[in-house]
Amino acid sequence: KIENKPLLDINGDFYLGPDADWDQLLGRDRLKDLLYSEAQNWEQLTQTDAESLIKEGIQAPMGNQEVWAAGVTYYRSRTARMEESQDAGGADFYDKVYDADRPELFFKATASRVSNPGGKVNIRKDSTWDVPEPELTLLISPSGKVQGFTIGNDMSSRSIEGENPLYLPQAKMYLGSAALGPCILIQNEIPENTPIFLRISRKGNPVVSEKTDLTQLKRKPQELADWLFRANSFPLGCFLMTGTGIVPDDFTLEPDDLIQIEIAGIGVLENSVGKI
Ligand code: DO4
Ligand code: MG
Repeated sequence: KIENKPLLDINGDFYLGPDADWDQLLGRDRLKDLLYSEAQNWEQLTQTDAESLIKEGIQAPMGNQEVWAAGVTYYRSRTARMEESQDAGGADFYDKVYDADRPELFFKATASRVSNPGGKVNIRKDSTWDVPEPELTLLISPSGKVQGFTIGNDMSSRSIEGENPLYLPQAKMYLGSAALGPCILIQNEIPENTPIFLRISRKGNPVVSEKTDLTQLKRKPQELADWLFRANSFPLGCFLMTGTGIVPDDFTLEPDDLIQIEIAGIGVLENSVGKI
């Protein structure tokens, strides 16, 4: 998303669309077919022109869609939460939800709380233990069908969440607590062995470098979407983060850290860290 214009890459051919209403643009079924046919009327760009537009700055690829998130969908997340909430007696909840039929789903962010690729995500001043959560994120149409995939960062305060599971909304939902982008891979399925990388650097030095892949994700993307759409409706479609499989041990973020999340086939979402 360049300002309000969609930039489409169809197998290395680039097309720049006119200013778009992103609520309407993304809230459609059969998005791939529709975009392919619309792009024929858009301005065609060379790769060099597309790359220089991207360098000038891109925005999170969304309109006013709500962002939701799933939790404890990887064994690693279950174990990390059980450890952090031991003193609060919350450990049992995480174990049970990992095995339960019903997943943990929570509201994560409105568009105004989502940071752009290249922008700042925030940690909270009243938190002492903070991590990014690198998550495959689904674009779901108003009819509940997965239309595409992007990268999400579910920024989380582990000190607030670990103190009491009822503090989850404060640990997870605040200004700059989410980032999405840099683009949406428009397809209905993603290979199960897709790798996800988290890299964090501090003052230019690497401090975290971890990897997982989608074989570790316990639930299927469309299954999570189906649960989210039970007793709910999303007239603009919505985004759903699918949970983290990486929780760095003995680590907390600091202001000015640089976070890179890479998902093969989608790209790299990069954000620096601010504090509010
Ligand atoms: O239950 C806490 C949140 C879990 C979460 O965000 C995750 O597993 O990614
Ligand atoms: Mg998460």
